[in-house]
Amino acid sequence: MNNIVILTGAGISAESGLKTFRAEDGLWEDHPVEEVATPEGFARNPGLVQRFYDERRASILAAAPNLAHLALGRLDAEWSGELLIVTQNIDDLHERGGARRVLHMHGEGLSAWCQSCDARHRWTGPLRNGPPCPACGDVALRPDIVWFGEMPYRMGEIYAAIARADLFVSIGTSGAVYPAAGFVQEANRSGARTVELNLEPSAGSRWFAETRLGPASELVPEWVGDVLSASFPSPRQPA
Ligand code: BV8
Repeated sequence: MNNIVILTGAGISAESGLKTFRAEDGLWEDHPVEEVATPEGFARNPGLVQRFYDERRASILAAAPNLAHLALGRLDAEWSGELLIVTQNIDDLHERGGARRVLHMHGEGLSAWCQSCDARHRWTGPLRNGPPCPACGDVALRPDIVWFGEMPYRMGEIYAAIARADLFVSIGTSGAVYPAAGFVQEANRSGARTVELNLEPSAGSRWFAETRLGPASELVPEWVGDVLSASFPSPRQPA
């Protein structure tokens, strides 16, 4: 087994204290998704959307990586084959947990994107009081987030990695949002072994060859141990 693709969602950061989207105390509960996670919502009420992401940015900075992030950091350091962690999360806890091969398909909370000059800047402060773009000086910075109806980042790279994968693992995601929720079906088409690690079965559980249920901080270190000790069954299904 050489090539691994991992998809992560909000559930991997839940034990770091960051809210998920669809729990009862979830993020969308306070705000209809159309208001805060669409370009139309931003055009309609930029102040509300900027405040929503200012709060998320502050909570990201206050959070710490948990045992699941640290285990993936260890996997990244020790895995000699291909590895790509595709995350739907906008936090930087994978990176702070030691992972390097990380792709944020829905953008990053600690990045600001200038709508005038297209520059992107690492951003840890608020955006709601209209700071000027450090590159062009215009007051045109938006959260560097992929909203509903916008194309996720680096999709070509993601599909190429899945096409080469021997193992596809989904961690902490409800499988509610596309195209991420469809990756497991691509992985099955490319003959990869598919594993889901989640607190409860996701909407796509039936597409996975194996599902392990429990908190990520327990499941992920155990699974990484299995993979690194090569006690993991060979993933390539017979052609
Ligand atoms: C696009 C950034 C096309 C924002 C996000 C009808 C059918 C199919 C598709 C569509 C449709 N209508 C519209 C669409 C497309 C739409 C979509 O899928 N809508 C859904 C609602 C049906 N998708 C899009 O718009 C995407 N773009 O399609 O573009 C296009 C084509 C051409 C040109 C232009 C465009 C873009 C979607 C991206 C939206 N942005 N995030 C932000 O973060 O603020 S989505 C956001 O929700 C996340 O990023 C993630 O992707 C998604 C789901 O969240 P999860 O991460 O899964 O979190 P959730 O709370 O749902 O679940 C947590 C899970 O963890 C649970 O299962 C829970 O049990 C588990 N868990 C909890 N605690 C733990 C745990 N597991 C382990 N341990 C624990 N401790």
